[in-house]
Amino acid sequence: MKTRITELLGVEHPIIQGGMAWVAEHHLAAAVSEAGGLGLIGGANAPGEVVRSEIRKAKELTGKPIGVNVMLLSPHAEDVAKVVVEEGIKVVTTGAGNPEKYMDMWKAAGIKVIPVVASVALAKRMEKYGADAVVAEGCESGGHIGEQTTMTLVPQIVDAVSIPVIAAGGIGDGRGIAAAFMLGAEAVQIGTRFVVAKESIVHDNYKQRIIKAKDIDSAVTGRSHGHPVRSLRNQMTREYARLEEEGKSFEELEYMTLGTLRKAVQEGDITNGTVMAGQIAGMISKEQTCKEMIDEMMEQADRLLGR
Ligand code: TUI
Repeated sequence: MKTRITELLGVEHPIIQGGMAWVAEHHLAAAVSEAGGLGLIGGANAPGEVVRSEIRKAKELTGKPIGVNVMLLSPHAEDVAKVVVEEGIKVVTTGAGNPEKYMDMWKAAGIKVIPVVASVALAKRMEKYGADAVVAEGCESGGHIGEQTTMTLVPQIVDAVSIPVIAAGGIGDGRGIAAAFMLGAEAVQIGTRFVVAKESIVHDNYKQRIIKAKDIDSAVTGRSHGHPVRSLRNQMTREYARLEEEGKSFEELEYMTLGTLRKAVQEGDITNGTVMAGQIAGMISKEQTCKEMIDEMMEQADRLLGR
């Protein structure tokens, strides 16, 4: 399937992988790229040198393009922003903020810049600052989210900008891809389904929690402080919600969650850890290779779109 995004990124399929913290490391990114999508290394809160090493390891596994997601709330965002230039990365996505201050540097290096946005206002602003595309991410997504659903956000952003739009949030199969295209998107970003990929290094407890999840199993914490985060309900989300209701400060709550995503992803502590995942977790039923996932999704999307 050819769209402005497949042309822009030089990929076979209009699928990019989410830049998920602790999850989007070199094995997953290389596997998605090898399967014809765009794999991403998630910078998350990692220091620049860690991201550099992940990029180099991914390049050893694939000759196809890979991108990097720069998480703008990270204390290391500035370093990571420079590392992507030094390592010759061709595509950068950004999350959880406004990447304006890095845009000139990235554009000068020939990098395609694709900010993840959760509002029409930021999408328009990013276009004005030279973004090559935007990811319109609805609140069905896992992790840090905005307020709008994918169904409402994508067509409003498509109408507001001329650059191509990538839909994200709640997409996990060919039906979701076809629906996103009907809304005017020219590619999709997929996170939660790739968490359970065979090539994903995520602890099996985390994968099984996603595979067993029901439609209503995720919860959003942190809304009262303007930092909503979606994860699967457990002891951690219940405790967070209780303290949030008691009026604990953002700092106290942040302190409580420090390191808890890593604990779930790497140690498999899905009770006290943070199990970030999107609402589509309820539909995800098995571990497959990235190639199996992508081939299956594209075959279904092509059929539904009559291609
Ligand atoms: O960034 C994400 N998802 C993430 S980042 C992350 S790490 C983290 N963990 C706990 C707390 C905070 C971060 C886990 N998941 N998705 C992209 C995304 N960006 N979703 C929403 C936004 C966003 C929201 C507001 C982008 C820009 C924005 O406003 C910026 C501005 O200054 O106007």
